[in-house]
Amino acid sequence: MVPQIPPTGITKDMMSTPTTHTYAVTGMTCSHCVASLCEKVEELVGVQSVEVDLDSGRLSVGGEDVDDGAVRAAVAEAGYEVIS
Ligand SMILES: [Cu+2]
Repeated sequence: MVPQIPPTGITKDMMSTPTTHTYAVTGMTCSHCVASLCEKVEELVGVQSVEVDLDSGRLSVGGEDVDDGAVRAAVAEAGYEVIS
């Protein structure tokens, strides 16, 4: 992918702000599941932080311009399912 170069004088910080999205994920049963899911999501463009809570199945993804569809695809690729 070609990196996007912002116009002169405008930094990335001025164009976007970090946001956190939370998803409910099913299929995780142990800490290995958490680790493999984290690994997949951390690879995505713009992701700055990933938090997974095994008990509640909650996945929190923080970053800038993180693609919602890409997060869902990464979860599926890791073998789990986003239910909301
Ligand atoms: Cu597991």
